[in-house]
Amino acid sequence: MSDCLFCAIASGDIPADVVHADDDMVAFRDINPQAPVHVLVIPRAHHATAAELGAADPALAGRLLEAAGRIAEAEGVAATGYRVVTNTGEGAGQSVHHVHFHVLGGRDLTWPPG
Ligand code: DGP
Repeated sequence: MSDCLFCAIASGDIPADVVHADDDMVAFRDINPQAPVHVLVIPRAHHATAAELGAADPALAGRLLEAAGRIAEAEGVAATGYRVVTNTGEGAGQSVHHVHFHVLGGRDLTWPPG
């Protein structure tokens, strides 16, 4: 989508601190980190929400979640614990309407989230 921020990051038109990229996805550090490790994992293909991604391409959704786990390992938070979050809709805090999985770790994470 031409006016989508995360499409522009996926294409390289907007720079980001990329920690992983392949044919399907890009993972990059959040510009406003909420934890010592805060990486966003996005598909290159534009899907607005996790539900839309899961309906359109469940295999890709699975690869993104598998990558989230590998990133947590690489970032050193897999052993201590981490959270994979996707906000859906403005009431849940979704501000960018290109599905993204937040990978958060490196501090104690409270539950339930706010
Ligand atoms: P959400 O609120 O769940 O839609 O998460 C969007 C996240 O995207 C938010 O944590 C901040 C991050 N973000 C927004 N703009 C940029 C950007 O230009 N670069 C990077 N790296 N992250 C961004």
